[in-house]
Amino acid sequence: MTTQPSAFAQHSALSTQHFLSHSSKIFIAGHRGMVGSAIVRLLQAKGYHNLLLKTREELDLTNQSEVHSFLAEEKPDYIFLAAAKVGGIHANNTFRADFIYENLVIETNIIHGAWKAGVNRLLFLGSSCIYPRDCPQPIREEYLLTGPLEQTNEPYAIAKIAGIKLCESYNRQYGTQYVSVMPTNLYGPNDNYDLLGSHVLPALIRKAHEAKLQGEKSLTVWGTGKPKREFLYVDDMAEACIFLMESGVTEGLFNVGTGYDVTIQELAETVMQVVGFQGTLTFDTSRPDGTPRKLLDVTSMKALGWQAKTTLQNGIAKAYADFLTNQP
Ligand code: GFB
Repeated sequence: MTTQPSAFAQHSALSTQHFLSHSSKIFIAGHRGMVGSAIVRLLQAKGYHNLLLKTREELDLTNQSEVHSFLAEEKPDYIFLAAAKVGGIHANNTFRADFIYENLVIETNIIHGAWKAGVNRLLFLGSSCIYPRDCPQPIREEYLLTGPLEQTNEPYAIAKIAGIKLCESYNRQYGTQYVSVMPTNLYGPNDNYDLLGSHVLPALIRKAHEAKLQGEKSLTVWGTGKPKREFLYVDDMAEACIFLMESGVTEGLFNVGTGYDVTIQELAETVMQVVGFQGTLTFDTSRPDGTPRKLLDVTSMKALGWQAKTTLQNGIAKAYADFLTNQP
C-alpha cells in the first residue's frame, strides 16, 4: 500500500490553525442516529459544550423553510451533517425512492441553508458505496465517478455523491470550507437491529444471540458469505470526524476505515464466537451478495495522523454488550 496521501485529499488545504474553541456553537444534524450520537458523546467528552441538537419533532430536516430559518437564526460555527436515511442491503434495494429522495433533500436543505446563513464550516458524511462496484482495491478517493455503481444501493450512492458535489461546488463558487468523509461499514451503540432493515453486523449479532437463547443448531447468513467487507467501530468514526474538524482541513474527500476486511463468513464466525453460539452456518443464496468487495484505502487519513484503534473482535464485543443492555 502506498504511503502518500491520495491526489484527491492533497487538494485539501491544511492549516495549523484550530478553528474552534470549546464554546463554538456546533450543530449535529442526526444526533440520535448511530454516528451522530457517537459524535455528540465524543464532543462532550472533549469539552465542547455548546451543541445544537434538534429532534425530528423539533426540526424536520426534509422541510426546506424550517431548516433555512433554523440555520439563519442559530448561525452555528460548525455543522456535522450526520443525518441520513440509512439501512442495509435489503432496505437500500427495496426502498429505493425513499433512499434517494430523503438523502438528497436533507443534504440540499442543510448545505444550501448553511451557505445562506454564512456557516463556513461543515463536515458531510457519505458512504463507501459511492465508489464504482468493480473498482481496484483498496479504493482510493480519486476512483469516485470512474465506473458504474453497485445496483442494490445505487439510489443511495447517487444521493451521497450529490452531497460530495454540493460541498465541492459551494467551496469552489462561494469559498466555503465543506469537507466530506466516506466511512466504511459502521457498527456500534445505537445501531439498527431490525432484521430486514439493518446492516449485516447488527443482524448477525441479533441472529446469533437469538439462536443461542433458543438452542438452535444453525444461523442463517444472507448470500454466499463470500463478499468481503471492512467494519469500523462507530466511536472510531466519531474520532475521525472530530479530528478533521480540529485539524483545520478545509476541503476534500477522505476515506475513513480500518484498512482491513473480512469475508461475511469470517464475520459470522467471529460474531458467533463473541456471542457464544456454537451452531453451524446456513447460506441463503436467494438473498443478494451486493458488491463483492469495498475495502477503503485509508492513506489520506493516516497521512494526516489518524488511524482506527478498535479491532473487529473488541468492537463486536462492545457492540454485543450494548445490544444486551439496550435491546429489549
Ligand atoms: O451490511 P449489508 O446489509 O450492506 O450487507 P452492504 C453486507 C453483506 O452481508 C451482503 C450479507 O453480502 C449481505 O448479503 N449478509 C449476510 C447480510 N447476512 C446478512 C443479514 O442478516 N443482514 C444483512 N443486512 N446482510 C450497504 C449499502 O451495503 O452498506 C448501503 O446498501 C451502505 O448503501 C452500507 O453503503 C454501508 O455492505 O452490501
